[in-house]
This record gives sequence, structure tokens and C-alpha cells, in this order.
Amino acid sequence: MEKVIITAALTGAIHTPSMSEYLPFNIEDLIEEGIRSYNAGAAVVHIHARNPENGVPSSSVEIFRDILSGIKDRSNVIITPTTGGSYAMTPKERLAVVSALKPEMATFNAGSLNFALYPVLEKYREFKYDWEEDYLKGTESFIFSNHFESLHIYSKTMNETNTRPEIEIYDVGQINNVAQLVKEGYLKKPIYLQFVMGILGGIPATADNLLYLIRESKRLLGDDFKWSVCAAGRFQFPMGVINVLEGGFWRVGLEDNLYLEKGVLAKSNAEQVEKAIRIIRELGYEPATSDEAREILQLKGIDKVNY
Ligand code: KMH
Ligand code: ZN
Repeated sequence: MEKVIITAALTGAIHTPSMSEYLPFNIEDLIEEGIRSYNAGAAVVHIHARNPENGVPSSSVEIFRDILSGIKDRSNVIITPTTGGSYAMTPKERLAVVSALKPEMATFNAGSLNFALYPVLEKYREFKYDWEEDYLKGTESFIFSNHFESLHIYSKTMNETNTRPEIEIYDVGQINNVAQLVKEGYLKKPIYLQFVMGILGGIPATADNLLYLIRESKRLLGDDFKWSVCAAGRFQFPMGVINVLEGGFWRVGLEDNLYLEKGVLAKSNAEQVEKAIRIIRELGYEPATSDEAREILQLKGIDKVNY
């Protein structure tokens, strides 16, 4: 039986610092969280850069370089930086980390969608930093733009740096976008999909929808793709279990969910990694090591990166 690739998405650009004291955003904390997640059994960590002073999402290559090399110095983990960045960034800014650091893998967002976080303002009223409320309010008019012209640029760059795209799928139509990019030769096999469920603007996180995404991917892409699921908030664990049982992999992490269980904040990404591994072991599965994940996803190797 194939091993299960567990990914930890350490911080993202969705949650803001006031939502949890455990959300890492400075360089040292992100390095420590990457090491802790690896030691807990994650084969992959997904990284967003943030301004270390106040947690504002950043596209700074130097901040990415400090985080990625700090984690690389003390682990064998696969590091997947984001090209999603945040809504204040241009495609060029979002892609800079790939061109400069040539990672083994990077996210590739397969289409545009509304990416709305503003409803959380009903729950969070007090903020530590003055940027947080405007940032969240601003998502009311945010279209996360990933049109085909930019998808051609992202995929072309990743082909040049031999970086595997971790293809983020927010809704079913984006699977057809992938099929089109494979047909045009921009995306190469093995295709690796990350179903991102439960974002307001994307596909809701239900078992039916997950099975539909898997079925539609098989119809459009054939049977040789690999896939993982990450679901927002309370759906993170239920969707992960269903996906593993269907033969897929599992992303956890504070980017997607701040809690370990109802009403209990996760104190680190590693706590969610440990919980996911406890669950899959009860079901008879084992987590993949980073090198096993490199084999499964046919990655170029940590010795080929530029950080
Ligand atoms: N920052 C979100 C708008 C990615 O990492 O590429 C999209 C995101 C996906 O986080
Ligand atoms: Zn992300």
C-alpha cells in the first residue's frame, strides 16, 4: 500500500496573528515550526513568508530564503513555498520565490475565484495590528486572479526551474483548466493536485464534493495523478480521513485550521500532524518519509534547490 504524504501548511496568508497566539509568522518561529512538523512526521511543509514585525503576508525572496534555508539546515523535509501569496501581490511578485530559490515544489493555483474571509470579522473584533481588520475586510472585493495567461507564466517558470507544481484546486472547473494545460504541454505528468475545500468562493467541504473532485479528475486526467486534500477549519480532519481512505494524501496546518479540536487551539502545526498520523495508523496506513514522497512525486531532490 502506498504511504500517505502528510503536508503541514505552517502559516498561510489567510489567518491573521490576533486569531491565534500560536500562528507562526516571524522567521525563527517558522523555522522551528517546520522542524517540529518534520519531526512529527510531515513529509512536506508549505510556507508563506510574512513580515516578521507584524505578520503581514510578504513576497520577499530574502525572507523566504531565510526560512527555507533555516529548515533545510536541520531537516530533510520537502519545502513547498507559495506562489499564492496574498491579494496585494502581482504574478511576478508571487513567482519571484520560484525563480530565485528553485524549490523542489511550489503551489500552482489552477484558476481564479473569490477568496473571501470577511465573515470572520463577526467573530474577531479586537486586533493586535492595525492591518488585520482592513486586510480581512478587503477580501469582500478580492478576486484571487489566476487567469490562463498567468497560468502559462507560472507553469513555464516551474518547468524551467524543474519545480513540481502542487496544483491547488478550489473548484471542479479548475480540474478542466489543468486538463487544458496538460494538453497544451504547460503541465507535465505526474500531476499532483491539492484539493482546497471550504474556502468561501470555492467548493464546499463535503464528502460528496470530495468524491466528485476525485471522480472528475480521473475522468479528465486519467488514473495516474496523485492528489491530497486540505479543508478549512472544522472540515480539516473529516475530509482528510475520507481522502486517505480513497487513496489520497492529507494536508494539515494552521494555514487552513487554527484548532486541534472543537474550541481547542492547536499549539503548533506539529500537534495537527501528530493527530493526523495517529488517525491514519489506526486505519492501517503509514506516513511517507520525505524521501518516499520525493519518489512518489518524482521531485528533483533537495540538492538541486537554490537556497
Ligand atoms: N493566500 C491564498 C490567497 C497558495 O499557497 O498558493 C492562496 C494560497 C494558496 O495560500
Ligand atoms: Zn498557501
